[in-house]
Amino acid sequence: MHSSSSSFKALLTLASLALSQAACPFADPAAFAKRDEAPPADDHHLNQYHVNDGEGSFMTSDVGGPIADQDSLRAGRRGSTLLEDFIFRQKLQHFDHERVSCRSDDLSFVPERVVHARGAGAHGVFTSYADWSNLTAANFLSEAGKETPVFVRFSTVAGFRGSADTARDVHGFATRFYTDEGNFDIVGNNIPVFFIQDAIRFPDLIHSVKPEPNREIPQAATAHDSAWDFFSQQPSTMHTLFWAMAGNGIPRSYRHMDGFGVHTFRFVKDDGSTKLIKWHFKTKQGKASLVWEEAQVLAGKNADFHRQDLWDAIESGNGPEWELAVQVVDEDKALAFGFDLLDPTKIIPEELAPLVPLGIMKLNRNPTNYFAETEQSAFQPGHVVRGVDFTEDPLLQGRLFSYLDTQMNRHGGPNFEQVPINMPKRGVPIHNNNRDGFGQNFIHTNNYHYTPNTLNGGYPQQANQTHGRGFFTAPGRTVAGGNLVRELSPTFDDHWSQARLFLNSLTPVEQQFVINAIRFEASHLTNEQVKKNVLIQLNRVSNDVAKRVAVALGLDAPAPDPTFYHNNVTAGLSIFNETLPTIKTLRVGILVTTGNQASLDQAAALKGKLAADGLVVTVVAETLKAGVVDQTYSAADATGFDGVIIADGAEGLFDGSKKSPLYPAGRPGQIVVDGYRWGKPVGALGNAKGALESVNIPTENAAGVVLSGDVDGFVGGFEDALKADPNEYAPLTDDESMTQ
Ligand code: HDE
Repeated sequence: MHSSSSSFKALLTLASLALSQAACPFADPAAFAKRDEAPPADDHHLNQYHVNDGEGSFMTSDVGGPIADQDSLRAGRRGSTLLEDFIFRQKLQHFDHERVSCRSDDLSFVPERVVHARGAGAHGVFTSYADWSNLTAANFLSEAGKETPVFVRFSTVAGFRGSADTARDVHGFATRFYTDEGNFDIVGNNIPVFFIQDAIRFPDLIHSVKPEPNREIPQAATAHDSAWDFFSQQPSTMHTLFWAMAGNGIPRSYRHMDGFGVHTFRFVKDDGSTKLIKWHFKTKQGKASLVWEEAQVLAGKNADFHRQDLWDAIESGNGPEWELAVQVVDEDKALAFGFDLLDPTKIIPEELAPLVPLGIMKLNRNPTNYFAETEQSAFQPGHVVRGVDFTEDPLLQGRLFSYLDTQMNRHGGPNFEQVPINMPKRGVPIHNNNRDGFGQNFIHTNNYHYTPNTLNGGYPQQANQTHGRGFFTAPGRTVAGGNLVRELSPTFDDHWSQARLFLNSLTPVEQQFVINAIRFEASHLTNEQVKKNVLIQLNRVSNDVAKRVAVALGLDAPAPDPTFYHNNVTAGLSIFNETLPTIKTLRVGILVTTGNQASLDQAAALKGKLAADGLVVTVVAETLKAGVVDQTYSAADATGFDGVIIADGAEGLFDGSKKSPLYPAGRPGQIVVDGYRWGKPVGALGNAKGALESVNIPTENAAGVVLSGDVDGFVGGFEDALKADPNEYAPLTDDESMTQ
């Protein structure tokens, strides 16, 4: 981009005439020219452009003046964050506006999200199981069968908008309910805990995981020094980090993951009484993850893997479903379980508070226009309805500011709620005295836009708990008392026990995957001190983990640091120890050879039976053949399938003395080998058993390997193998399973 180019200038001039100067000041070519000029020699700012934050410097505000910016200002240690906290507001506001809202080069008005830039959305419907007025005044939960439209956006956190879907990351799970009483958003994640405990540390977390600023490397990855430097200096990250290193960081699809509200919220009844709650979305597809190597291959082969999976499932009529559930805890139990319910790095183990299923959500309609709907959707934890209230969780408190603020940046002004995807559903009235601003679409006819007024009859009138079904802050909420503080409560101090609880609750194969993931990440570290700091924190969770990571790093095994060691386990955390409740929409590849008609016939028969059970079947051969062969070996690979079958057409199981006639020899073998290594069931019909043996896949009593001489005898066994979690068959890599 050159600001001196005359055609470029002309373009900018035209554009700046067409667009609001105020909304896009950098579209002014004069401003550009000025920026490029060398500052005059007597400019007192000279030499202030390069800031190195070096030795001896203190943190300051943007206008100078030393500050501490790691703890927001609260009304008491367990109290709400205060609006007077200019340090918090300045830091978060700067962060919220990091992506520019008007780009000089393309004049785009909606920059990508500063986090969660990469995502996909879908419409659906939520149906309440019952009248839940015994728990909440929320209208969308007021009767059995009550339907509420929803829009959900799934995302990864760290990558840019064009990054690959399968990057290892926490995944966003943001749900909007278009209720009869206005929009309600649960802006959650697929991991029930978070890295930090105070929102003021969020810019630090994200700066550490995003590409390093000098060379903008690496994209959508935490395998670099700055991320692990932060993790190891901020041990509240440990619990979430272990989840992210497990299969939860690389889900098989958006459909195969749970969602969580993360923070503790409140349910409020009409009478004002409250309970503490945690939101859960339990996938009806079952949980499943990719294998790391597969995720990496996918990032190159199909960066849209998750987006496409969601789209295809909905188009096929098999839209995904989640059961919405809550854990309910009495107000006086906030500290009763040995941790603080205001601390977002903690789960409530299900043994302490069982899930109460409230209703079912089904996604059944794809967006019509990605930009208009998915990209412009503006979720906010502050979008609550009567019946739902906040808690003093300092992470939630800060989010209530950030999401509103960031929308101002993305949409150029305060009227983003008037974008169709953000409007409440048709028929929900909007009356207030908010006026004007960039992009105002409403034509207000009330000339007396203030309260109190008599000239408009006193309208719109104020609604509250007893009048007009207003939103109300639960009357029982109290201020924690004590001094205003910039510090976290000591009840937030244990960062390691629940990380260990998570690890203990996984299967040995999953534990091995966690070790492998940490080894992968830590092996990318270049700084010796950071490597050592990582081991110190891992060792507080598990000496076994620390030792095995130390081996990969070539460092000495640390002695146990046992303060937080325990052998407790809890239910519901493992991905691998459950079978999938449905295999509909899973994809099966049948490998055949065009030159062998019997092979094609066998594939057709098999395809018919598997497709009847809702599987998406692709027949692969050397050349495409309409209605018979769907994909070529040149295009196919194991990432495209949840299970791979070789069908060479012969009757009867092959005795191993003849070679499989599959052609070309290398490619099909590679697909089967990759599929097997990545924990997918593989199957062989007829002589194809020889093909499995030729690539050293075990054929005798091997988990995940299904053999049969005929189609009928094959289908049931193969479908059962698909139901078992795909990764259950993944051979252990690197070393043996956990011993401690
Ligand atoms: Fe977000 N987060 N976040 N986050 N977050 C955003 O808002 C923020 C956090 C989550 O699909 C931003 O509209 C702060 C936890 C989702 O459009 C921004 C903190 C959880 C999405 C923001 C957190 C989330 C976002 C960027 C620390 C799970 C995508 C664009 C307190 C409970 C929503 C936007 C979508 C997006 C701020 C931490 C979930 C900058 C300050 C914890 C799913 O406002």
